[in-house]
Amino acid sequence: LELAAEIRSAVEQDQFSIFLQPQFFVATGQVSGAEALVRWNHPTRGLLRPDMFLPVAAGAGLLPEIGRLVVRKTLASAFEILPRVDVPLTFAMNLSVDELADEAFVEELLWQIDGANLLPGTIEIEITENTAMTDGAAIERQLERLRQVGTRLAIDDFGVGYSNLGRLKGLAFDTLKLDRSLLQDVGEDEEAENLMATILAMAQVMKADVVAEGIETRTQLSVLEKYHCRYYQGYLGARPMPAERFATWLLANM
Ligand code: G
Ligand code: G
Ligand code: MN
Ligand code: NA
Repeated sequence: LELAAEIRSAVEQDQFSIFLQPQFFVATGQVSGAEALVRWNHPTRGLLRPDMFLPVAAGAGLLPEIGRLVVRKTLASAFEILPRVDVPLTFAMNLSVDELADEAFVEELLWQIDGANLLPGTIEIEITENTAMTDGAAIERQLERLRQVGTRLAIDDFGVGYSNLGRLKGLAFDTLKLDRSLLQDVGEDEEAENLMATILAMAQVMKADVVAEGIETRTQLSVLEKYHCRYYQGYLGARPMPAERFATWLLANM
């Protein structure tokens, strides 16, 4: 079977699920939220990560179909978990240009978020730096509508795309997610540390929160502490886990 056709039937057969990867406050180690990452429970090939199918899904125009499942499952997780904890948490999901450009998709997303009656700031939409640079008044308008229903906007993979700082300054975003590659050598290499410090200073000027991504070592974490980076995500804190496991993990780790 051709992969695109297989993806189409996998959507119908509900073979996609989400994993949640926790995010933490650097200063306290408390959990601040989680990012939803899509997985394909393939009947013969096992659990597939997004790079194995999202590019083909994109080419076949299937991203909004998969996105609908991700949105539904992420909101369902938030809805299940939030009443069981007494702290606010942010649930982040990744959206592509294709999804934001799809009027019906955005309408449904707005309707679902609005209907879920969550506290403002509970849902965060991550778009990549390159998506953010897509010159489209329509996409900006959709992002604005999402913000009006209390959704936060994050710029993902920051520092590895093609940013126009002037345009970025004009975008109403809440969070910059610093790409893992920028942080890999922090604590070992002075230049990497200085670059990170400079980006944090820039984020502060832009009044944006920062999530440091791909943090794997105590050394990296201590440098984040030193420069007052607010949040981190990475294997040091926790790996992505099946959404069904997140509530149990959370209750044991708060
Ligand atoms: O850990 P992982 O392999 O899940 O993530 C790989 C990449 O796939 C992430 O960088 C993320 O940007 C992307 N990704 C994960 N889930 C989704 C999703 O639901 N929609 C979109 N558009 N991208 C996703
Ligand atoms: O949306 P984004 O491109 O940021 O997706 C995050 C990706 O990074 C996912 O594929 C996730 O599994 C992966 N990831 C998360 N934490 C770590 C980490 O500490 N180390 C590495 N190597 N990958 C990570
Ligand atoms: Mn992301
Ligand atoms: Na990222």
